[in-house]
Amino acid sequence: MRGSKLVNRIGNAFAALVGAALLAAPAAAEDGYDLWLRYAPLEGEAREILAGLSLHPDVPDELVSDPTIAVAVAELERGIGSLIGESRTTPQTRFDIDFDCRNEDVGGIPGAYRIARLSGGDGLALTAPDSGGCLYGTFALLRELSLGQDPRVVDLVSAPAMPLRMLNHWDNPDGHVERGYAGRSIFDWWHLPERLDERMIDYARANASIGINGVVVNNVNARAFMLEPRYIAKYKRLADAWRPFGIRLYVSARFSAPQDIGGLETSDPLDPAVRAWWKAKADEFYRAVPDFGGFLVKANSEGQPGPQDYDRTHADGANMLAEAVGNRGTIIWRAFVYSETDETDRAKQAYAEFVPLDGQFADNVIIQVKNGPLDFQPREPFHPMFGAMPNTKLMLETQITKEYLGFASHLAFLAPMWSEVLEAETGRGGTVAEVVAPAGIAGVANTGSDRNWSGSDFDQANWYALGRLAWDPSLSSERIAREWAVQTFTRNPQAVETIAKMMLDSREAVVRYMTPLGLAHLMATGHHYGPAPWVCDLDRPEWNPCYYHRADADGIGFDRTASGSNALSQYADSVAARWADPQTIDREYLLWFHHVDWNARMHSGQTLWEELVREYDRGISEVDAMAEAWNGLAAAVDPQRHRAVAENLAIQQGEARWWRNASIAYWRSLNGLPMPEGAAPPPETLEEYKARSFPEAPGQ
Ligand code: BDP
Repeated sequence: MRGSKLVNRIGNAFAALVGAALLAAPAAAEDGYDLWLRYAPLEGEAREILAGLSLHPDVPDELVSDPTIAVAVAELERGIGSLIGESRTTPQTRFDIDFDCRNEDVGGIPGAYRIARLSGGDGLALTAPDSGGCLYGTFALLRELSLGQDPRVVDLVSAPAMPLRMLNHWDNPDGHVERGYAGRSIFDWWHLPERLDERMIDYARANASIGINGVVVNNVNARAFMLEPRYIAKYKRLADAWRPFGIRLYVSARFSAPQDIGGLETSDPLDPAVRAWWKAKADEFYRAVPDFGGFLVKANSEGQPGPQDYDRTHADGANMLAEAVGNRGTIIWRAFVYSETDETDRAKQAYAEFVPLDGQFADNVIIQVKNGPLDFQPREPFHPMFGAMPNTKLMLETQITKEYLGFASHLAFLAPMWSEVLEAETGRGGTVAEVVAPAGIAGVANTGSDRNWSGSDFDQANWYALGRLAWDPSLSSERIAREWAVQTFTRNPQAVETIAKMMLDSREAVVRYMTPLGLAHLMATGHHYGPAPWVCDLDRPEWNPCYYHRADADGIGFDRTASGSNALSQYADSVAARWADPQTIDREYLLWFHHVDWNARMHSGQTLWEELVREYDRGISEVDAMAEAWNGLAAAVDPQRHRAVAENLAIQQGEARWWRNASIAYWRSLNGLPMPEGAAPPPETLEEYKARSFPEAPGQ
């Protein structure tokens, strides 16, 4: 039994709620801390039904002392109590929830569960092969109830599609979060291990509720001292707190640690003393944290040390660490590598370095590959490594925090972007989702100390979506948006409709006003906030937006076909054939793969220039439409969050225009073309756009 067989019942649930919900008054002011686990009181018929049942978790004796089951039971009680709300008005029928958590009938996949009507009695049987499955099943049941489902007819069977469903935190020990837009780090290293912030428990609950089972607690640009014993004590405290929630802790390791903190003269992975050092280090970790997940490593990338410093390969480096952890854990080795001395297209480098190593990695090594060949852009084609290493476990790395999509203030729901990649046919052994199924998915977290965790209410949806898609990549964005909106904001069906539409349109709007038609990496230097397509003179060529857009008087776009960098040749023939011809390529990848004349005719009959300007304008209208739609929801959403979202949308409206105008001003300085008919010229000069500076932009 692979993949979830959850049936989409949201439609029915909505239908049952119509009527009652329409009259519902908005909830009192809320600050977003409860995420999608608000369990807002039901109303109408759904409430009557739930209130009429007296639910009893029925836990067999041998599971009573199981900490994970205790968490599940506590959550069930909390959730149901909150969903019913104040007073019970209806006479109650006893309704058992029978915990059967050592049952292989559901299939042996850890975390799987089945919820079905109890045979021969009033109640539900929650069946799972392990306690984790019972915990995930509990959260699934609560989700169904939150959506208004009648508990008596809940009937679900589900299993995670992949074993590792992770968050990667880019949190530094001093509390700063690299590319973080939600305040400071949630990890209080300073006070650990003595003090454990209650937030660490709420964080674990939120993760468990969406199936996340692994957390890398520190930045991939790692500090070696985070491997020292005093940190191991801190990890132990966290790991002990998270274990009942099914979460294993992982740590980013700096490859040069043997020298940095170990007093060795080298970190050469083939040096016996280095190998012994890592082995002893791993043993130290496992003594404190027996289920320690393993190490995540960024090596020979953006100045980080790695095996190539000693003329060794990525496989030499990864395998040395894999041997140190042995069958106790996993080494996750990142494929995000590129070098300033490599003259070829940056988009080709990871494939060139890793694909020849296929088959050379130890069994407990996973190569973590970003969704696209560049770097978390609003849109990229899928990474050509997916499918190209059949003898190596690959996992997908995504970025939940929106470094290149407007930070926390722009609304961009990322499920459609991730599904686009997961569903992409690699042409070599299935879709990306199928390629990564034996390993997993990681998302670079967007959490921070902000009360609402994610820097904006809508960014919580991206955390939620990452977990849901890692559990089941076949879930539609629409379904994820709807279930999130109901749990997070309101059950008012029209409001849910509006919110889901805003979410589903949002990412494409960002693509249109920032990087339309396959453009990429036009963001300002360093912080990546706002447009700066004019930057051409940074030391490293591939740090310049000019390197990516290649615009001049005649045209724009990066020729990655055979007449250019031929990055296209890294894809399977069937895929390359689709993208090789500028006439037939999917329009959204046009300028990613082709350099096109400004005056070239597009299918629309317009020139490229006209179509580009039209895309910018469309992006702006879409943001305006989102803002307007949200204004109409003032009665359906609590005032505090309504205002917070409205303020963000106003920022987004302004910044979408900034992106459009600054970009157009720059393109016109190159092509000298008049504005297409009906399109307004940028209100400021190019010099004025260039002069804007934001040294205080967060996240750097
Ligand atoms: C880039 C970020 C940088 C990260 C790097 C990475 O700008 O902060 O360190 O990716 O993934 O997107 O290693």
